[in-house]
Amino acid sequence: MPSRGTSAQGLSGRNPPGRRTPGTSRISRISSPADLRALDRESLNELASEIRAFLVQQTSRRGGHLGPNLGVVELTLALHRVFDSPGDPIIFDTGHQSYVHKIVTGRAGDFDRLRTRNGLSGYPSRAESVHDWVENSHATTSLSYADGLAKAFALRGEHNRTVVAVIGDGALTGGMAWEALNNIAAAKDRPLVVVLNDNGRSYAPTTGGMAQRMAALRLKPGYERLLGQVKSRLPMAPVIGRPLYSALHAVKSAVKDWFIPQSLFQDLGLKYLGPIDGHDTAALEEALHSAKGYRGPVLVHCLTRKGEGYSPAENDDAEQMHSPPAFDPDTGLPIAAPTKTWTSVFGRKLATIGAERDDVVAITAAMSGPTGLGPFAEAFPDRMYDVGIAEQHALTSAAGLAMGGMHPVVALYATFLNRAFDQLLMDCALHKLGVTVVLDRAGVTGEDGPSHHGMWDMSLAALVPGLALAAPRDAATLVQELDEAVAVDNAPTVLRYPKGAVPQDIQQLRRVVAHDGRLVPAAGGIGAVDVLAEPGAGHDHDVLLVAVGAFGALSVEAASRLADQGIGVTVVDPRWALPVPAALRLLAIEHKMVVTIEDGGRSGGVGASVADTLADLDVPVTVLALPQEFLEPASRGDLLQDLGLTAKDVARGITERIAERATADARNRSAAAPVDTAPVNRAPLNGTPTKDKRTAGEG
Ligand SMILES: Cc1ncc(C[n+]2csc(CCOP(=O)(O)OP(=O)(O)O)c2C)c(N)n1
Repeated sequence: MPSRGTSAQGLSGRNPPGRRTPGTSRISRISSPADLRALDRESLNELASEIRAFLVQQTSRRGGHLGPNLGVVELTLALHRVFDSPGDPIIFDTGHQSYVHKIVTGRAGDFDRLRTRNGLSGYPSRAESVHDWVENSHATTSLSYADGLAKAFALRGEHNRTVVAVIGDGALTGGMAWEALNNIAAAKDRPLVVVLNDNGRSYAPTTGGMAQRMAALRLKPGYERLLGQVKSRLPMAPVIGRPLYSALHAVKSAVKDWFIPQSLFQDLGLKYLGPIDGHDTAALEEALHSAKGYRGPVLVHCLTRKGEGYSPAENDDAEQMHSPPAFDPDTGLPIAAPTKTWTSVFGRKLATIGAERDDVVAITAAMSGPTGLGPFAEAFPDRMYDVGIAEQHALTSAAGLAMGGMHPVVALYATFLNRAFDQLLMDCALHKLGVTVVLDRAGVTGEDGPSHHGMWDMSLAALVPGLALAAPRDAATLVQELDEAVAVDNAPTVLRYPKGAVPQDIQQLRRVVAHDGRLVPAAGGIGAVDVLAEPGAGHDHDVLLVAVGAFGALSVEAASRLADQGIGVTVVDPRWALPVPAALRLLAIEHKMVVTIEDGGRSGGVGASVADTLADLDVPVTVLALPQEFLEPASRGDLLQDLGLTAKDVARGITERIAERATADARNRSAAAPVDTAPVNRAPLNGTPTKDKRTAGEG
């Protein structure tokens, strides 16, 4: 049995990783949930205040998910007092609101290294604690994990365990949640408590019919008063059985139905408890005890306020400080000066396109602000759709919009496109529909760790027939390529760019396209590639360096370093990297080797596609890309450096590769010498030659 085993006693075998204790008095006395249970109500409330101050202080230093965690302080304390984690698994959906859970499970002392390399993860992490059952951050999975765990416990005869899933109203807009609820509700004897953490918001206010209904509940006159009455009628006994629950339920539902007509969850077949004031630990504990005692599937509806207790967060209408960068704790204002980002360039350009074309519509999966759709939404609210955390629906709804004569632009974080691959493939591409997908945070993203690095999209896009993918290198190309993308009305197009500040524009030396087997000047469009640097006078055409997207600047610098060593490099930005432009083939023929560099997973990405396209040429191709691994949280700069994706490393690697080739050629020319068939050691260049046959010829 794993250490998250059959009961909370399983904990004893493992030291919680609270290595240092913070200077705060009550927090420092909590090293496990058991310590919480010893506290009286007053001490618990004091602890809650202390935790809030601690959260503000800690997240102010490097940023983090402040608003959501401020909203679940009392809820998390109540959960850990009522349930027996880790024997009773508590699964936090998405996981961004697990900081309080980390504090009470012995990790407060690690917060000074929150979201740093080898530091405390910003999400639940199985390596950190037996209290963390899942590694998440992609939303709307908690109920399915919980369903599976409850099934496993039932099969194993571990009937004393209760599985708890804490899901926000935002995450509840995702389809998987309803797939899971459909299963959960049908299993009447499996103890599973769904805690709905309803703060009315994702980043922004949650959208959709269900959200409207829950929002209406909050606005009913007398609602707060009713809450108090319902609360006082809840049984005082810590655990109630099914008969008592039913009797009470009949009384309460008569009152509540006036407020929650035809309760959504009851209609589905789940027992419903609530609504509960999610900042009242006593009320929460009563409700959670009742839910625990029910021994079947039950939903506890808790009303919380995002950003509770910290006025800059409470007053931040846009996002209630959902996930601010480093800020001044006294004011809540960001420390860094605003910069021009990829996101803002995209946002402004899309609004311009919206003004020129009334068929262009925008779709977000609950991330309008973070993906830059704000200006478009403001200018064209009727053409802006926030579909909820529902990437799959976003893509197929976009397909419908395209069928109906519109051109949708779906703006997502790159990592979340994974959710909607089949919809992109079958619903958009198979139908030859003009849908543009814009992927922010592509490539190495940084501190949010393995689930947030946007390194899968190009491998996925390369699988989709007819799809074209562009990776802009700077603001100017982002603007041009977005124009080109929305001009395509018979296939999906994808634009992808990284997180953060957009670099200086790099003006191309020339733009060319393949025409009748020759390179000819081009103005733009899919298939046109930009030459960014060329071998200087007297230098050979040694290397064609294919720089995908934001690696343009790095590649130009690498070329200049190589020029200093007498190596002639042509740097080319393929612009529309997928499908591989025919112009690249013509350029490759003119060079002795091709090196590709991309900020994406190496398997099946752009480099792999280039190698495949050039497979019949006698030119070796080396692919520089991210290893197909779950990359740890660390700053983008640090990770790229570790992976050898810097100008210096790329230049050094190419030099070594050229030297290897020269040595190999000399050997091959020497008829007298025996042929050395040992593989060439390519370790210094973080890329693997993809054409074994051809590269073997070098050795
Ligand atoms: C599949 C997926 N899409 C988008 C996101 C980005 N995201 C992170 S948190 C969040 C809002 C979550 O809202 P909710 O579940 O209500 O939790 P709250 O932050 O309000 O507590 C979103 C959209 C994500 N994590 N996963």
